[in-house]
Amino acid sequence: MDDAFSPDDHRHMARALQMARLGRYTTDPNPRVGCVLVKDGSVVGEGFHRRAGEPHAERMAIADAGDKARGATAYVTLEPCCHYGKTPPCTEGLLEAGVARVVAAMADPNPLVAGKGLQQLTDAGVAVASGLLEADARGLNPGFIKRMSEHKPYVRLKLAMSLDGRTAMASGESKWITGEAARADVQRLRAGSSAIVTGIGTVLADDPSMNVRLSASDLPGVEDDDFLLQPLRVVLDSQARMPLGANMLSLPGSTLLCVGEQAQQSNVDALQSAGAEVVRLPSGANGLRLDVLLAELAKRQINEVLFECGATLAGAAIQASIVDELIIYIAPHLMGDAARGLVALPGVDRMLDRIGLDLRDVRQVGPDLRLTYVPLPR
Ligand code: AOF
Ligand code: ZN
Repeated sequence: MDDAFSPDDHRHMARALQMARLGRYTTDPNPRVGCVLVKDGSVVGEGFHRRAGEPHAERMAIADAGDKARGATAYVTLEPCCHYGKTPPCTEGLLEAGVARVVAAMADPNPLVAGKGLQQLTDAGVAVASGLLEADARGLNPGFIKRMSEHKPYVRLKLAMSLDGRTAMASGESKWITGEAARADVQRLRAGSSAIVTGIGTVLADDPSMNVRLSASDLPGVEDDDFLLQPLRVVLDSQARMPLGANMLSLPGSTLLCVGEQAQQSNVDALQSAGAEVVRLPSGANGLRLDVLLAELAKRQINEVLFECGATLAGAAIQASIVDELIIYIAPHLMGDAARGLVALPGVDRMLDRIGLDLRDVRQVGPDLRLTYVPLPR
């Protein structure tokens, strides 16, 4: 597909992808999109989508280019929209500005657009092409794409362990496994997530805040602290045992408590009064149904979910095949075989039952390693 595009096309789309990345922490629930306008070989305008409700990337680039947009080529990382959402259609903006050619990296998976944007431009006499650097464009918005096409968010599971695969001493002592740089890396992971999920075991043991503790200046593209979104905090708590004084209930942002159908209504009422939103989920063999949780989160327009949890929930998520990406930090120390292991995988007794993983990325973060894996289909 890329053969149809020139080296200059590639270069300009790469720049549009760079622009799109500036929206990494702020566009939720919208996708991250960048746009570059090029005329006679020079860039005449650039833009990216910053926040839902604000202008789309194309309109930002057109405003940047002014009159020079006439006759230009627009490189956009996502097919221009053709619908009225919170903002008017980009197709109309491009036509009004007199753009002559539009190159998109990928079609918009939003059923309101889904090819109709490019068709509208073609029908209006604009030269249109799609599929340039598509894999990179998809990598920018895994959650938005999965939610639009499967009605589920994209799930990352983050784990931290010693080199010998341990997460806490037998006593439960676990502060800290990884170093400061890895913990800052996790803060950025959180900032790019729409929701963070943990289990009641972790809440009872650690009383975590599960929030983003970075400021705008720590994150590229975030101009102001007001633009920083706190991810939704989600706690799986089948029996509604969450303490009313839990740290996270008093922090900015929202907490969603997922309880079982049998949970005591009096506990639920008290937790709602303490500020939590509560939903009841059905239970399966391994506790609350995680597939139903994902559908529930997609309904709330959650694109990317980060599981930061203990061995039990981590194992259940893997065994329910809901994990799209596994991120493992490895710290350079040995904790011994009396210490606690990384994931509980009941029923995995034979080599045949092992969970296979495909290694996608290796990186050193301070003294630690960060490995990214995708679970192999089973
Ligand atoms: C584009 N360029 O920069 C973005 C697009 O509610 P609205 O008006 O903001 O529309 C949101 C939808 O528009 C979103 O679901 C996606 O389909 C598309 N996003 N489209 O042409 C952009 N962010
Ligand atoms: Zn648009």
